[in-house]
Amino acid sequence: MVSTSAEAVYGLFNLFLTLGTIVGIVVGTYLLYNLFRYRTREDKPVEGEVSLGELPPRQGFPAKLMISLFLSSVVVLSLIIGTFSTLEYLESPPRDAFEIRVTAFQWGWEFAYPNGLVVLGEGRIPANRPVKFIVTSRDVFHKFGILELGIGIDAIPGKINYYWTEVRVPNIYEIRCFELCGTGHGVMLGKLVVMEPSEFDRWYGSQGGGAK
Ligand SMILES: [Cu+2]
Repeated sequence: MVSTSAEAVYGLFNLFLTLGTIVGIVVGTYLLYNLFRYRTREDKPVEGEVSLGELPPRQGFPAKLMISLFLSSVVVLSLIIGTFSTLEYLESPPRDAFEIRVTAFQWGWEFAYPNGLVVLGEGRIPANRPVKFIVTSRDVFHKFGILELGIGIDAIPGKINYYWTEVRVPNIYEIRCFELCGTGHGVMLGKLVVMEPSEFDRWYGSQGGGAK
């Protein structure tokens, strides 16, 4: 995977996919088994009184119910724990992370650096270093999204959201808005340029920003 955030996000996706597939197979198989087992048979009439819309009288300990309740709880709890631990991880940047402020607006992206440099449309970050995104919006709801890196951060006016990642592969990644935000939504594109650390330092050092 090209980034730590992509690993976390797609790992969670795979957990949902795997458990969902297993549940689907188990439920489907059990349904077919019951359809076959309890089919109408001339030679074996149904025992006792059975009337439509009424449960048969209870017989003993409801073992099947308890097993299905237990298995469902295991599945649901795994998804809840997986989801919240992934969110907690993605929203807790390491202390030494490089900080970049992202402000969304109708319709574009603004990047502000610790040295005061402000750039429109194209953000640059170093590879192989943790980077903390500090995201907000100037007008309406947007979402800072980069599919390949597993990044999707709500950009909400009056609120700041944090997220972090470490990108392993230097490249130019496409930024899209993931929240319908007006007529320019479809063309609200940007670039995130992930550079070799030494190259980034040279570039960053050469940019005359304001005060630190
Ligand atoms: Cu938008």
